[in-house]
Amino acid sequence: MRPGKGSRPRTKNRPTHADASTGMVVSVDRGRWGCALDGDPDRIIVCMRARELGRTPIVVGDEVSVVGDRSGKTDTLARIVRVADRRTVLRRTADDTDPYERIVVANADQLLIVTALADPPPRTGFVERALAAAYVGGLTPVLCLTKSDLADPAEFTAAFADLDLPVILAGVADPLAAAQSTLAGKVTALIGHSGVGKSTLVNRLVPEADRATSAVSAVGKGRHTSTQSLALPLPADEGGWVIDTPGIRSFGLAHVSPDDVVQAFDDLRDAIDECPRGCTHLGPPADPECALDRLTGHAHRRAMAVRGLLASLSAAPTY
Ligand SMILES: Nc1nc2c(ncn2[C@@H]2O[C@H](COP(=O)(O)OP(=O)(O)OP(=O)(O)O)[C@@H](O)[C@H]2O)c(=O)[nH]1
Ligand SMILES: [Mg+2]
Ligand SMILES: [Zn+2]
Repeated sequence: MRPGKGSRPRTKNRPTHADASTGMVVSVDRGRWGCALDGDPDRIIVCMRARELGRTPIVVGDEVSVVGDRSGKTDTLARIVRVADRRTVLRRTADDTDPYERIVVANADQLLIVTALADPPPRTGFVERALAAAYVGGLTPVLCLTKSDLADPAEFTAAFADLDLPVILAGVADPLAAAQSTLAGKVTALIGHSGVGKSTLVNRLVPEADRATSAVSAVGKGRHTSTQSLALPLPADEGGWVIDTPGIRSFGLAHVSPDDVVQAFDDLRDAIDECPRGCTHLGPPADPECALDRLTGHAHRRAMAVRGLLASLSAAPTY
């Protein structure tokens, strides 16, 4: 052992932390994580990352083991000593500010793809990329349409009919019941372009949340109104969490292969075993032998819808 600064002997045996508590990460902010002990929204404490974890990423939704002062009193700081394996992941793309694809939400059950029917106009390509991110990350996607007072949803939703995608209307003119029952008891990540009404919806679902909406802060500097990902507890009678992800504009799909996307569909997974090696499942002319073309009936319609997703992934992304 080298002597010197901090010559405290280092033990090779990591502490076992037998007395650790389990928590869910609900917020991330510059080296501090908010954790709900036992997933209880009334027991949120502030934590740091234990030295032994190095730079292990810890994201909203992560299930963590926490030691130290867990009283939750002002100025106390507990320590996250372990991050559990993730059941699902949502990734965002590399961008100008960050060269890596990163996991931004862990363990969410659902991805609520929030799309305005007008102002801004809905974009099929965005929804398709969101769907692919959800399917490969293990989240169940739900298409959530806002601003139904401005335009009719029929035409836009028709594009996704064959994917058997759940669709709910959740604009300010729609009753909240559909959104509430979809989210009850689940952890749901919200995603959508700026201005589609995510914060407006969150504020209806969680009145105490008080998320800034652009109407409120329009006097500001014209930047996006919310920037930090945050898990907010839904009312206690139903339970569950909604995760607002304002910073995410696009999804990390660079690592996703055509096989990954198709294999997310139980009824199509086996079919592509029959495809020639390297098949991209786009069909003729690129893949004249693709086995998806030999399916019939419902499976065929779904396969063609999934092919639509693949085609949008292979095109240049539009955000
Ligand atoms: N007509 C109409 N306007 C809506 C509806 N939902 C939200 N808005 C308005 O749309 C604007 C943007 O809403 P926000 O909730 O701030 O949008 P956001 O998705 O949170 O935007 P960012 O935080 O920038 O990502 C606000 O002026 C809302 O009042 C709706 O259903 N109908
Ligand atoms: Mg917002
Ligand atoms: Zn194929």
